[in-house]
Amino acid sequence: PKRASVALEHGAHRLGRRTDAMMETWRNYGLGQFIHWGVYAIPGGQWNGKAYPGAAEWIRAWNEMPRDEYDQLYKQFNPKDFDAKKWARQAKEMGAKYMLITTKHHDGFCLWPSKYTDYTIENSPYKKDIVGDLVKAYTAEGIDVYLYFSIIDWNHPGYRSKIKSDDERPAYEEFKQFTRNQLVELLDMYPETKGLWFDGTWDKAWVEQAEFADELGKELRSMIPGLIIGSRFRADEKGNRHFDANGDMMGDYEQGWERKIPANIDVLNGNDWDCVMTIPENQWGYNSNWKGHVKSSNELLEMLIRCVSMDGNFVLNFGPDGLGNIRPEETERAADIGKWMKKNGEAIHDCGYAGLDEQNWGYFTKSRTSGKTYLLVTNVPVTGGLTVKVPKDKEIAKVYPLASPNQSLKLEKTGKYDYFVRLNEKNTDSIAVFVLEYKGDG
Ligand code: FHN
Repeated sequence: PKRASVALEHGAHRLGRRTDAMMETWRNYGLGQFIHWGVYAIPGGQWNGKAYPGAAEWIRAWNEMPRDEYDQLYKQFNPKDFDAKKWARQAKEMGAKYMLITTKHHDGFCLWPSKYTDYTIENSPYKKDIVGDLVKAYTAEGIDVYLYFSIIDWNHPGYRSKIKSDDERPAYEEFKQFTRNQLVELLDMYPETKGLWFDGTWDKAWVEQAEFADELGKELRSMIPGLIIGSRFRADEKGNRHFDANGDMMGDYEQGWERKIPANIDVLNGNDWDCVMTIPENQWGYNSNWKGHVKSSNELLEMLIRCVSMDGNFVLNFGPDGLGNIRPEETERAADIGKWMKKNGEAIHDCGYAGLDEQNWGYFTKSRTSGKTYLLVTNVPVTGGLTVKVPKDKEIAKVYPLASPNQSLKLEKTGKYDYFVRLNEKNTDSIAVFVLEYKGDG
């Protein structure tokens, strides 16, 4: 379809992908870790023996949760088991290349000692700077840190979702200034930050701040060269979010894939993107009682592979408890994923879309550095082989198990561009990875 051509001052400032080194690094992460942590980890989705039916980090919004009691919870926040290095080691073992930490969620509680509010970790019994410790520990493990920041702030008196009359403007202006100050403060305090992951930007009041948000984005980008900000940050002056009135993405990558994965690569229009995923259903913060469909390690691995096969990053969420422990169910998933990644990470890190037709047996990825094509087999067909359709200018030279380059699989040509790759029985373990080489490669 033809692009619309609406004149915009605060629409997209770039068409097409960013091609600089920092964005290239981002694109090549493949796997990331999200951490939702705050005072909501104390109730853990339960209050006075009743279970909150929504997402645990939203419990303050529940009628049965007295707000003043919630707002006092920080006086009990004392995660004595918190060990940033332990979390960072676990993320590294899992194969994560970047991490997102909720510096401040919608409740407004700051995990860093912000000088612009008293509602921070500094005034909890714990006192120590959690964001600072995480930035240090993850950076030391070679994992890039991104700061999650909620524009919604239920604790700030100037915050509102809608400006109902002009009388409310001064308060909202104060809130905007506060938001700017906190963001500048974060980048000043943690210059290792690689990007900002914005959330809670859907309110009408914020959507109306196209110019302010655009200027703020520029200011933040000037503080850290290469800083990465997704499409969830600002709206254009017509109130469009993520994509401006011309359909062009605002920001460095598409940030709308929350708990869902695109059906195919075409819907992405060539944009970079990330998928953020929970292990249980819609629970990001700690919920002591996970119910319903809790994903298996295999399901999560398949999601990771699917995202990478369509040029996206997969970010898996963890919700530590009020004492600072990562729950056993999450530790188990991290270990399983890490075990698989140790063997097969070559087909994930630095990889993306392989340019091949999708097949029902699984996914293709392709390394952006070595140019190798990988077959990641999630469903072994009963015929014991894989159908592969190559592009018109290609011919397969060989296919072999990632770990055993000398064990070439038997290839049958079934059509001009079609092959049947016969698997050896011993190669049918769960999500096996094979390398495909074309004639003329290497
Ligand atoms: O409301 C939040 C939610 O609690 C969680 O933080 C997710 C993570 O992407 N973002 C918002 C919902 O879109």
